[in-house]
Formats: sequence, C-alpha cells, structure tokens
Amino acid sequence: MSRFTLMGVVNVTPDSFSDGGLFLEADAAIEHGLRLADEGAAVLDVGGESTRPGAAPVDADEELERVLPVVEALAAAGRRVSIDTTKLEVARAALSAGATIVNDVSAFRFSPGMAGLVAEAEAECCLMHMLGEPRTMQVDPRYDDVVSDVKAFLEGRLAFAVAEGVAEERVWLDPGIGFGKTVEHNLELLRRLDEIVAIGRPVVVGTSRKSFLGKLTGGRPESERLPGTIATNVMAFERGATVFRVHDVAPVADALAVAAATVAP
Ligand code: PMM
Repeated sequence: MSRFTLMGVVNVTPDSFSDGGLFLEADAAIEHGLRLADEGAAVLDVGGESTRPGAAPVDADEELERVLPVVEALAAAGRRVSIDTTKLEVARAALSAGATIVNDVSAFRFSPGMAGLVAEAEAECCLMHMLGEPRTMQVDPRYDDVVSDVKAFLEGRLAFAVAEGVAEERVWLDPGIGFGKTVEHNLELLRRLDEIVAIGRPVVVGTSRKSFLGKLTGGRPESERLPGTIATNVMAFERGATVFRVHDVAPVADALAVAAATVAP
C-alpha cells in the first residue's frame, strides 16, 4: 500500500485564489479532476466555496449547482471523491451523488448535523482546524501555543464526531495551514507536526500555493509557489503526515515517491 495519499484540488469557484475562473465550467473541472487522478491523485477534493481569507460566503443552492455535476461525473468515472464543504445540504447531496469523504474545514462546527450525516452514510471525513471563520480568521490570529491549541481542538472535534456515531477509523485530521495563522504559526505547525500525528489519526496537510510560501520566497505569486509546496509536503511527510492536498499532483507525487524511498520504511 502506498505510504501517502494525494488529494487533488478541484475548485469549482469563480473566486478561488488558485484556479478559479479557469475551471468554472463543470466540464473543465471534470476534465481537470480526471487529469489529476491520472497523475496520481487517489482522492479528488471538489469544492464550490472559496475559503480564502475574506472570501464572501456562497449560498447552498449556488454551491450545489457548482459542485454536484462534477462530483457525479468523477464518482461515475470510478474516482474517489471528497466534498470540500461546511454545509449539510451540500454534503448530503454530494454523498448521494457518489462522494465518499466529507472534507469540512470547520470540523463540523458550522453544521453540527454533519457528524450524524457522515455517521449514517458511513463516509470518511477530514476535520480541519480553523480559527473562527474565513471572513475574519487572518485578523491578528493569536494562540497560547499554536501546536498545543490546534492539537486540543482536533482532539475535541474527533471526540465530538465519535460521540455522534462516526467511526474513529474514518476520521482524518488537518492542522489547517493558513486558516487563522501567521507565517510563524504555519511554520511551527509544520516543524512540530509529529505532535498532531501523535493523536493517532491520518494527518492531512494543505500547503499548496498558500500565501506563507510567497512570503518566505520574496513575494512569489501563486503560480510560482510549487517549489515551496514541494518542500513543505516533503517535510510534512517526513514528520508523519500521510495525506497531501495539492493543486500540482504530478510534481508532488514524484517528490513524495522519492521522499518515501529515502526515509526508513
Ligand atoms: N485549504 C483550502 C481549502 N480546503 N481543506 C483541507 N482539509 N485542508 C486545507 O488546507 C484546505 C482545505 C484552501 O485552499 P484552496 O483555496 O487553494 O483550495
């Protein structure tokens, strides 16, 4: 079995900071997803609402209109699909359309009924740490100790999910790189990722093209952040993360294949 899982990002949003606009049309998003799968993405993460700092919320109908045809087509093509949403209605429809994973960046905080839905569907889920909500999360984020705080949050959300009937072995955890964190917070989480891994669930890391990589490289724009994306994913792998959410699947797959061959089995 592979020692890492790549989640390929399939954003179907007009305002996503990475590929919005380009993949707005469902057909283009489907084609993009199939290509990412061919490049080595074992999971395709379909999202219809941008969570970039300050992004405007989207209502459930519009989000569904964006993602549903894409989820349906990718699932029908035999791909493993996760739905990146915080909304109950969107998750429910996506699971009915063939998604098998709910990637909830609010870790079931925004829609508490999501836990029961995931339990009933016997789906998997990714619970991510975010400080507050996307609109305000980057306004002066503060922690006592970012790693301990994020770890305690994730343990609490895992306990909530399990209490609501989600099987523990179906839960993945994510420290939420960039979600209410300064550059230094992100770096500290990556440095001490082993402490999050110690919770005992698969750890998902999403650094792909994020702004802290630009800040660390003299202001590189999103299109030039692949080297930083690769460096952080390799370091996260070495520290025990096993799931990597990325836009550029082929180069990260190669980097992780080499990293996996290099570390002790
Ligand atoms: N990042 C984004 C969206 N969804 N989900 C998880 N689990 N982890 C992440 O780090 C994450 C996410 C924002 O990135 P994008 O706008 O480039 O998709």
